[in-house]
Amino acid sequence: MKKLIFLSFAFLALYSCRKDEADVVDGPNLNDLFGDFTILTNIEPNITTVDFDAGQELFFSGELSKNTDWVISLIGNDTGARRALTGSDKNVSISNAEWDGGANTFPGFGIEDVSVEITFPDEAIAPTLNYTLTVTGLKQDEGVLITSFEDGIGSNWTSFNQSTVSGGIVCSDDEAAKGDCYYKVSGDVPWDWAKGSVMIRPDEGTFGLQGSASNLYFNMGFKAVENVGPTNSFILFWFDEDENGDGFFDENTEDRIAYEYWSQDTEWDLISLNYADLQFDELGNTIETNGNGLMEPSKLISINVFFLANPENGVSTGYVDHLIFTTDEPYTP
Ligand SMILES: [Ca+2]
Ligand SMILES: [Ca+2]
Ligand SMILES: [Ca+2]
Repeated sequence: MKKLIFLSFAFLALYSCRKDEADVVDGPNLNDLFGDFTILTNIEPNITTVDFDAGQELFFSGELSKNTDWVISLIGNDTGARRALTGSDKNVSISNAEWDGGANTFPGFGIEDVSVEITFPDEAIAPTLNYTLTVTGLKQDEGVLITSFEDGIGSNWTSFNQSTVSGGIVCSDDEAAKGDCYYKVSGDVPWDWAKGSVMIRPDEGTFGLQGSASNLYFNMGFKAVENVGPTNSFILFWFDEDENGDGFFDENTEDRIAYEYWSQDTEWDLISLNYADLQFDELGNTIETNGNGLMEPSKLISINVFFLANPENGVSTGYVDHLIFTTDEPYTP
């Protein structure tokens, strides 16, 4: 068996040489499979202090002796935000290793130091490279931000909390999905699933969204902290449309589109909902509403975010952050 492997290898090596001569590449390079791994030019960031808000670019570059998997892991020291850049090309450059300041999911990065670790998972003997970056300006969101709870309670918002529940904006405890603040509901309500809610409205009129529902996404961060799981707690959304344009929502004659999102685990979830799809239930049937039944985001006048949880499970806690509408694709933190 050993002999056969040797012969196969010799044949492959010969074949590879002939291919090189013919300058044809149609399979794995033998040097990539069996060659020694070395770092020819160190993989480094082009800058270590970056202001994404000002349009600065940050990327890694360097050269390896062969094509092999590499992973550049970025972790926010305060937020715990994470982003991984991966590739397998021996040339690491702006074309395959640029970081735009974004995270894989919530939480997003903040103004903070970011720890970088570069590893080569397929190489038995390889160094780990470490750097620290300083972010002085954040990547700008694309979309219509409804609120990230950074500016306090809006003038037209209303909130509800059960008598044993505390609900409101909390800041500066490094728990936010994005920014410094988020909305927290927590308490024990043994008599009811309902815990607390916040009805978010613009200071005046509608939110000013586009007319088309089909390419519009509603996005929000939700973190279930206590009483967690798909049979234990959920967010109930109400999307209310002012169809007759009188500045008020009438639940008897206008569309209130409801949607339930059940909690999964204790991490931040990025909820992304296509606005047009909100008119359908899980089975694809059109839900019943009291208005014209048309999905009209330009008429959206309020969004209610309601935290509910199983009353038999004791204290329930949920966090909500960063309500933002995006066009054509879901939000990326
Ligand atoms: Ca926030
Ligand atoms: Ca109305
Ligand atoms: Ca409607």
